[in-house]
Amino acid sequence: MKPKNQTLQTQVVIIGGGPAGLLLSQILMKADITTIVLESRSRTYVQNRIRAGVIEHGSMELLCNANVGERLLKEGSKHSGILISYENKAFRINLSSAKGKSVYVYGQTEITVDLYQAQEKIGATIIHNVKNVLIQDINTKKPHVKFEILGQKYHINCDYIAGCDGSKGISKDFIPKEKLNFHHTLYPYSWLGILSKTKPVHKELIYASHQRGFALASMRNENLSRYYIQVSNSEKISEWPDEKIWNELTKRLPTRFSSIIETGSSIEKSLTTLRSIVVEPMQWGRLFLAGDAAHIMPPTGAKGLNLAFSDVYYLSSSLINFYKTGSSKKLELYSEQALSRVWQTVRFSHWMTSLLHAPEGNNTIARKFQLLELEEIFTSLTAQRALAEGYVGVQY
Ligand code: FAS
Ligand code: PHB
Repeated sequence: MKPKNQTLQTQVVIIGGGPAGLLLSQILMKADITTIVLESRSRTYVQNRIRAGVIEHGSMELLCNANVGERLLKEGSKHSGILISYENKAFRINLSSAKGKSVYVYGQTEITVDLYQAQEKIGATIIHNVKNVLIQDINTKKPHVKFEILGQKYHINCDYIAGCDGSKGISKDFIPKEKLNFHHTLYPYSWLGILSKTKPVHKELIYASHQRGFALASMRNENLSRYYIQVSNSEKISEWPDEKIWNELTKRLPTRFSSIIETGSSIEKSLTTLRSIVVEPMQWGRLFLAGDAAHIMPPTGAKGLNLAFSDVYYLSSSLINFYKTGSSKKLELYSEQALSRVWQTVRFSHWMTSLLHAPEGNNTIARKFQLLELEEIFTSLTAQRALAEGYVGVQY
């Protein structure tokens, strides 16, 4: 949709129409705060991206409060446990032992579809295929955002800007380089993911640690399975035909699962290098970062999307408080508040990744330490509870 006028006015400009940007727009609009969402891709492209699959209880509540949770509750499946396996043993982590109680398995693609439908219903302004987004006067009371569509220039006057443009976005570039702390670590492995119209191998997720490499058995519904295997960073998708993936997967899962796994053609394949990035601060002047724009981490702990939603919870509450009271006190604390949960979550993702992924270069001592730690968790309910607490997500 191309805007009618070249100069627009709104209270909050949201850069990025992914889950973070759309949920922020939905919550703000429900509080009678006007937004404009700028998205560089088409709606079809955004809605078809296959990514996360596990939704924390807190994220479910946030979506429900924003009138976006109905289909999740109806079609998503509530999980109160996950399996951890190593070599040929498997044990269950009872998620109900944690405060957050459970998680929901429901694809991020479905959430994005639900968010777009809810935004359409509420009359949101979402402008797709934007180019050359520019944030100006970020440290004044009247910042503005410029962008182009097919060479036509537009200008939005606003009060605040939310940078929800993901890990490859531009928002963080408007924080002065000398003020920005860009924390980054690259893991020595990637995830090769496939989606297949096959029956999931188990009713709960299986996180398999194996000397050949990590494997994850997940699902989207009872006829759609999602699997991942750890591969080196030099792999190419073209080198992984379906048969090779299934062979590797069956070697890494315990026999009681690999002996019954239903294989079939993949309908999607992806390769994701594992890295952790945290940008500090998450705000500068009238700009606030939320979601992957501020942080990414290995998907081992199923956190990326859920952490984006907790940022949105803190940012939307602070913006609503400002428009209700005129005080920007809460807004000034956003970065500190959000970063506290970000660091806890990035650390948990790092711990789960290091525990479950085969160490690089056949490091037998590191593998021995992993097996000892897995044995400790297997035999200790306290250790299992700690893993459950991290997995269901720290309270907002
Ligand atoms: P997103 O990246 O989803 O959305 C940002 C949006 O901003 C995009 O639509 C982009 O087109 C747009 N944009 C970028 N630059 C722009 C610009 N200059 N102007 C306007 N718009 C711009 N998380 C999990 O919890 N579990 C998983 O299994 C998992 N798997 C993943 C697999 C992959 C390949 C990737 C990349 C991520 C995965 N994640 C996973 C993390 C993922 O789900 C993110 O956490 C989630 O998409 C975060 O949402 P957003 O912050 O909205 O960022
Ligand atoms: C997924 O189903 O895509 C998924 C589930 C759990 C994870 C990562 C990805 O930790």
